[in-house]
Amino acid sequence: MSSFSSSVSAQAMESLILQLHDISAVKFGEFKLKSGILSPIYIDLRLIVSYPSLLRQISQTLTAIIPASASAYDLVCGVPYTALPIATCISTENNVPMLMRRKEVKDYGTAKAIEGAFSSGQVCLIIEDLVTSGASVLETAAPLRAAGLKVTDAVVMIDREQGGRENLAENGIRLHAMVKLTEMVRILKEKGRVSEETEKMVMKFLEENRKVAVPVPKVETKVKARVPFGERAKIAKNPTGKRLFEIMVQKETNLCLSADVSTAAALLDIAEKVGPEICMLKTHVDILPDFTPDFGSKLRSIAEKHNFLIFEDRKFADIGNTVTMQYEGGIFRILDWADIVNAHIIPGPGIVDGLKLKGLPRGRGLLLLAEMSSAGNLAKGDYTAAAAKIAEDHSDFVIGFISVNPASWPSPGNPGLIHATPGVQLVKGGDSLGQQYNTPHSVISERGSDIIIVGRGIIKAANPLEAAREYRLQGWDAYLSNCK
Ligand code: S5P
Repeated sequence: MSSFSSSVSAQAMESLILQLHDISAVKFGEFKLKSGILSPIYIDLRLIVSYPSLLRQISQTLTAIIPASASAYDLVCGVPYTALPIATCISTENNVPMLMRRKEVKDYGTAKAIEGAFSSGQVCLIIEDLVTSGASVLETAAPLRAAGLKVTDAVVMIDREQGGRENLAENGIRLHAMVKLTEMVRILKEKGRVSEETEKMVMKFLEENRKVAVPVPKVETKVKARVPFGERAKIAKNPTGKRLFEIMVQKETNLCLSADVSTAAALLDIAEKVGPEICMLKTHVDILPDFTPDFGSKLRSIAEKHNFLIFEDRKFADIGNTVTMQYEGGIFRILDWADIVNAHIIPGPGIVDGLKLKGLPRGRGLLLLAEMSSAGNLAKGDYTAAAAKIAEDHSDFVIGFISVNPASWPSPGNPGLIHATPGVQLVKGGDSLGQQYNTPHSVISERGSDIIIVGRGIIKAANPLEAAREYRLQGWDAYLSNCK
């Protein structure tokens, strides 16, 4: 079956593909990708701006493949930067207004993320050149949706077939591709542009890379109705738990930044930048080579300025007596500066008693690891239920859980307790060491968690502040969608 729309003739499509090859927008050889892996194919569609006739043909073809079901759009928006000229052509040729999403928004308090005139409720079609995981389409959809626009469809030149279609569908966006990459390579081989050997090599590469994304099981559970965070602040017994709910409401954020950067200086820097976007900042203080005793007071003054809580992800796991010393003493003196710490319950409730002895008089809070995000972890079933019971018994000190799918727990539990979930990125997948990622939408509105904990999705982004804003908008949107 042909992968391109019947509304475009096979001949026209072949001609377009050959032209892209002619201008070296599609190249074969050995290319080092950003990720470090060697690819036998390289696609650079930025070049099309130098070929106006080709740009026009591409825009006309993209317009032709938009199905009738998606044709009632009020606006178009190209994903910056490569798709901007394509979106402009589609806009002028079809007399449909265009929007531009700013990639660099410096001050979110005053600057606009979207340029152009629109009104809430209008439908905006996204235009993109190349889709791999779908992340860049989602990054453009987030601010559009946050501004009240409806985003249901995206039209793209090339689909690399690496999970983009599924990831977008998961986020309510249908993908319409002009051509799939495998189809394109097959045509170039048919037309004698590449050898059979190259075709095989490229197909093998694409197949192997498709396996990079770790499939995450579909979650059927849905959150029915949510008690708003403001109400839950009144129910929470622990002062830090209460404050966390209040901050979330005041700042309209359920984002926790996992600041796993390589130095204390970098941590303080990102805390200062991203502070306005988050309700909580999570540290692993034992990874900082330049830690000094004044680290805690410096971080606390940033936290006070931007109104967020500090969560040291210490994952205590020893007997009660030992953890009292680990919490209070040593080089790090965690008790002095961290509002929140967490603990495994493997030693039994004595670990909570130990930490509470030191933490409660200082008004601190504790999160229990009831579930984990990593593949093959053992925190499930009875173990998770035991964590829920210990939390209930110590709800003066325990503020909630590190959890992954609280909607699947047998009982909804005490609404005064909070759920925070790691393993969050804009697209599903995983890393090479067992981490598993779900989307903000899936974590909050399907799995019933309250807070998204995001590390590499933000700190490894080209623009961490912009990435944090995207996560904040998506996380908060997902929370609001359950409140209705
Ligand atoms: O189950 C867990 C519990 C935690 S606290 N899985 C996790 O990934 N974490 C932490 O969340 C982990 O230690 C890391 O600091 C963060 C996830 O980082 P990311 O870069 O994968 O988003």
